[in-house]
Amino acid sequence: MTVAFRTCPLCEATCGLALEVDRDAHTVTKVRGDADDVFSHGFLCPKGVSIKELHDDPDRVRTPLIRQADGSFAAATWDEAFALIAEKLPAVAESGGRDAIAAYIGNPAAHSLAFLLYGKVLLKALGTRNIFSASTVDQYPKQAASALMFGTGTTIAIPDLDRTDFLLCLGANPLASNGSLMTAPDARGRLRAIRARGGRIVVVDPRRSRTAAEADQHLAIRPGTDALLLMALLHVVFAEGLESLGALSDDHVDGLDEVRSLAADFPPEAVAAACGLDADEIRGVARAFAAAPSAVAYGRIGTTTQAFGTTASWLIDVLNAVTGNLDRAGGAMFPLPSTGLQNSKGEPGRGRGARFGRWASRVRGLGEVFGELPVACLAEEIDTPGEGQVRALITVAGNPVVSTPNSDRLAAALDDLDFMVSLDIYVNETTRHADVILPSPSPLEKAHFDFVFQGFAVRNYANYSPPVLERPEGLPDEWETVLRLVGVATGQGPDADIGAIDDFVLRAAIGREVGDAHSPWHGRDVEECVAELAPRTGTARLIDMMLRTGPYGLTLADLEAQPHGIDLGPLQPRMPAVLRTPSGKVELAPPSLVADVPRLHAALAEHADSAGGIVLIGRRDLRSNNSWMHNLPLLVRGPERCTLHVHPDDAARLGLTDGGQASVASRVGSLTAPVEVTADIRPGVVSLPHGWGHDQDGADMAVARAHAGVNSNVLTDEAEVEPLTGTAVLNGIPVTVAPVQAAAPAPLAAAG
Ligand SMILES: Nc1nc2c(c(=O)[nH]1)N[C@H]1C(S)=C(S)[C@@H](COP(=O)(O)OP(=O)(O)OC[C@H]3O[C@@H](n4cnc5c(=O)[nH]c(N)nc54)[C@H](O)[C@@H]3O)O[C@H]1N2
Ligand SMILES: Nc1nc2c(c(=O)[nH]1)N[C@H]1C(S)=C(S)[C@@H](COP(=O)(O)OP(=O)(O)OC[C@H]3O[C@@H](n4cnc5c(=O)[nH]c(N)nc54)[C@H](O)[C@@H]3O)O[C@H]1N2
Ligand code: SF4
Ligand SMILES: [Mo]
Repeated sequence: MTVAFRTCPLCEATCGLALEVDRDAHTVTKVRGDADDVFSHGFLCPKGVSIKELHDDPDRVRTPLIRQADGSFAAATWDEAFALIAEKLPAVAESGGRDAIAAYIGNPAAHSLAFLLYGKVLLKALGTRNIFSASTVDQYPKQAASALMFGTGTTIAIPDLDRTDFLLCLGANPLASNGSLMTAPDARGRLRAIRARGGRIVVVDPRRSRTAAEADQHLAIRPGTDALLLMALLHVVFAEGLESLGALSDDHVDGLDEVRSLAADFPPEAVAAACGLDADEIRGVARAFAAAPSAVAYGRIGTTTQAFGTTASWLIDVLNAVTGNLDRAGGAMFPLPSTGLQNSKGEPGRGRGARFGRWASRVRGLGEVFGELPVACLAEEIDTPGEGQVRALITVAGNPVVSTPNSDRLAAALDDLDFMVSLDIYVNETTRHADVILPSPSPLEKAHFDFVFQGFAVRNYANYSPPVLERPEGLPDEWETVLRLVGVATGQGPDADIGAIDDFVLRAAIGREVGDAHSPWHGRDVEECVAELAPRTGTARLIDMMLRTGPYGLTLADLEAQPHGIDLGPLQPRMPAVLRTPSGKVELAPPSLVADVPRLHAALAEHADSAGGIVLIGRRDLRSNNSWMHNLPLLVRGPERCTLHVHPDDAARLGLTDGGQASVASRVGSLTAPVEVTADIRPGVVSLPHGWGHDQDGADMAVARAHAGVNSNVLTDEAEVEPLTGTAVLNGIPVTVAPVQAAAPAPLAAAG
């Protein structure tokens, strides 16, 4: 029995795990938090513990599966699976053009070295514009606002949680989600520490979430009105002369007068009714935020997957900037991870900035964002005939049937495809539609390095985990499967030389470094660099290169020698070098966002006359992870969690009872869910978690099926997108709610 240390890949918190390994049984016998991890210090949550059940799960796919004529799946060899892919996939492109093949990239891809390092290579090889991902049901509004303000989509200002004196948390519930775009293992402990050192936490959420319950103040806002609230907070800051750029000099900021004049139209009194908040309370928060020695505003899912997602994300950073809290300790800061970010490459302080809408979706004409089209368009691109119609789909670690709006339409569309390949570890609601499923190794059988989330962390650190267990005989590594697909997509057939493709990718990456005047490898000989990285191959070699050319000059060997990670210290001010805007300044008033402010005025006017129907929002629970961890007994035990939260006043008005059933209907669909009456939600708002609905025939997840729940995205509307990024509106869906009469109870026959 040995102990191995490995970063947990299951959420953004990146906790260090200490695993007791039984190599003979090819499993781990015990999962603990790694007390010596430089960042997580032993913290872990129930999902981390369940990594053992995930590895051992008998339903996890371990060999390729090929769909049979009767619709069932049969195990196949890798060669058989790739032979079929090489026969079918190129044929779709030949008859329908490259755009006839679509790809959907799901959330776990952001934790996978293979997909992070080689996913783009595959997408480029496919040459399709029909690229979709979970990002347009998630964080693209935040990334778009950040790109417009700071120059790149990964230049995200992260709360300096461990030093702040005031956290204004909007539409995020880190006590359940463990933090997002804020990598912070033990978010709860770090939040408690804010209050313990005399700081203050204000939570803005239509629900009294677990985070709200532990805060000093909770503003139970009406869904979708955060941008109005933020405008009002800015209004107070400007009107009361509380503004200060702090360490940012005037030279580094553009658009201050413009945001001041925009905010002038939104005094607290004007927005209070629409937000469902008290004007004095809004004033109080603005004053306290501006007066705090340091403060940070932070927003997540509740602020991004709503009608004003990009607007709210933008205004959050404007508030940080104009109160002197951008780029200062305790405020919103820019991490500098060991492998660098776009904002640590090339000329410091200036860049090309961001451009969106370079092409548009075929059917609805929604614009491209960061090279992708909004996933709310995926179903229509498949089910609408015409030139350029999508006829084949590759899903990579994604479950769009459960995760994206109007699930029923997408599920039907998938059945219509000529060919579908899924890289996935389960036969679930999405992959059951595939012709071929290609599995990945278990998380314990692959290396891990969270270079995305190290770039969004509240502290600079680096941590690399080699595989804990060897891969079973014959099972390729995830990156090998991706490169084999690249071989098919580039016309090299099912048996292309993966090593040669890998070398090609590496040389291209080195070529960019030697050509970058600001890279430590500038001007070097490519072959000499290649030799320096030998004998590594694949993902390990690419990471080694990224570390060596990164801001700390580390090597992979340095990281391998430190299984608990390397602490690179608290976040440091990075302004103005971090900027990549064409002006070399922070753009406080990006023209496309300013041009959209009239829509905010219109929403304000509309709220004033709205009759106040019921709207649906989502929520997360600590023991869930989007749609895919409900097959693990440890995570589904206990009371049912897929319930409809309803306020007691609404329950009384609508005739709903706690424990009874409600039918919920929207423009696109309807479902029946168990009711949980709770005063923790605002009247007029109901909440249902996403990621459930595991009762689909053809899926193969026995535990999940026994705890099926309902799929909330049957109700969300693919027509409702945030206009700036096309991100789906998943919060604030108009619904009708009515009681479902239980079957008449059996008569109490002679009960004694
Ligand atoms: N209504 C509503 N909808 C939402 C949200 C919401 O708040 N409300 N949240 C949205 C957000 S933030 C997100 S990120 C999306 C998530 O959307 P998706 O990424 O589409 O869905 P997941 O549930 O994360 O599914 C992940 C898939 O990856 C597979 N998988 C897991 N590990 C691996 C692996 O190592 N390799 C491979 N190949 N596959 C693997 C799983 O089996 C599963 O099929 O959902 C979005 N949908
Ligand atoms: N346990 C668990 N952890 C997870 C995940 C999971 O599924 N389960 N998913 C992971 C992923 S992919 C992501 S992206 C992150 C998300 O991380 P978070 O954003 O922290 O996730 P949520 O818990 O959904 O918190 C969103 C909150 O927004 C509130 N809300 C809804 N509408 C509005 C609104 O209009 N305005 C405001 N102000 N609030 C609103 C909801 O009530 C909810 O409490 O979590 C990650 N971590
Ligand atoms: S908080 Fe996230 S990273 Fe940490 S143990 Fe839980 S799932 Fe894993
Ligand atoms: Mo997400």
